[in-house]
Amino acid sequence: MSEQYREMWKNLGLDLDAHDALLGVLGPLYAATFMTQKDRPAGMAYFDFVMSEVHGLRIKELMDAKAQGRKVVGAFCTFVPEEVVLALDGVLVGLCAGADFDTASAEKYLPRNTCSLIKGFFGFTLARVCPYLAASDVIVGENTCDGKKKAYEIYADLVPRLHVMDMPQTKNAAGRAVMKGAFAEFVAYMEDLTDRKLTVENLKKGIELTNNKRKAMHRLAKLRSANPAPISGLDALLANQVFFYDDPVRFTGSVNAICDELEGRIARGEGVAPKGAVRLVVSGCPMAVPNWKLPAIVEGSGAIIVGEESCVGDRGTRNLTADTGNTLDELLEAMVDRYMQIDCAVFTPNPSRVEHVISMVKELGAQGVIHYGLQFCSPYQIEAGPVEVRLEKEGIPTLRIDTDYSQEDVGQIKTRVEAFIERIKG
Ligand code: BJ8
Repeated sequence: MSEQYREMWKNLGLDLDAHDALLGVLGPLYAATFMTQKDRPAGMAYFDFVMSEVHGLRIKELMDAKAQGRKVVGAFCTFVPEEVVLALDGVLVGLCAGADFDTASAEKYLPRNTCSLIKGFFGFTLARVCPYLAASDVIVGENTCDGKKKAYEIYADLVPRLHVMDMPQTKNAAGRAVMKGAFAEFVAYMEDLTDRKLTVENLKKGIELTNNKRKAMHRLAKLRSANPAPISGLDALLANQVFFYDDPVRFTGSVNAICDELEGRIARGEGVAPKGAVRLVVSGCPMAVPNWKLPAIVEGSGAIIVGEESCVGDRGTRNLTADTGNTLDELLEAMVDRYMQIDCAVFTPNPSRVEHVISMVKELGAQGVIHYGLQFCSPYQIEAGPVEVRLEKEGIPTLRIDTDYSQEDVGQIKTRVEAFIERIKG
């Protein structure tokens, strides 16, 4: 891919040597993590292709879209409403934050005890290795956790255009009002950027495209309740990751094609793991590309992940936006209804999250939960305590893993995961 796209990367202002170094790690990591799996659905070839072209063809598509006057919006959080971006003919992309890169530079701006996700996007920005970031006409931040909201104050000086959405901390009337205000401001910002007006018609279209993506993911999520599991947790996570930057219509079609294939597998009683394999749900911080560390350890230890209670997973895709409103205000209210149901740990209190984890365990026939916390992520690491207590009370074995993006603790995590699997097997 490299030679063909070099000129494009250069024009985007990437540091070509550093970018080569990144791709030099990413390609082999992907091959070792994904291509060594057995009995993958044939439809995963699409995602293999997407990943092989993740800095190539998709970026070319974004550049073509920009040449046609469309705007590219980069985001770090599932609260950013894709409905609005699509309604105004924009393209929403998730930005690289799933790996360490140039941590030394990031730590010139941020304390060492900042979560890997935040340090990751600072590192990618400072090292000029993320073509999604470089292609973005605006980057949208959100006042969610303290780490992100303070980091965006600094980040504003590192990128050409940053829009920060204010986000609620409580799920009450006041919280709803904050979210509605933030969405209204975002609409005004996007109208100005795109020189287009949001209308009932184009917003309904944006809602439809976004809901279709979500519906395909709901279908995939449900099929994972089959035993034996028809798809690995790694491959399902990959689909959830690609959700954030692929073309919405093509993505929807590709996930539905995989679901058709999985239905056939289920009917034939085929799976990617033996019927007796321990089934787990992973709950906690989001795992952005190329963060495959924990699922690779878990599935490499013989268990199978059947669901992700995560923003790159069920928390991010569940619930649809109702499209029945007749006015922009009604549709905006419907968006607030939908997004207020996201059980991010920045909400206080956040009791619905653990209820969702319990319902996932039951519906997916899981036997345990691994709580995944990124080090220095106060919202999820602190919430992990009460979540664990509640799950254990429900008779659901729970393992708390706090880690970062480094590979140093792989052996230690593997030992703990293997012991957890043994505990479940009894
Ligand atoms: S809606 S989970 S995507 S904020 S890991 S940066 S919380 S210190 S990512 Fe998130 Fe939106 Fe919530 Fe989802 Fe802060 Fe924690 Fe770091 Fe985090």
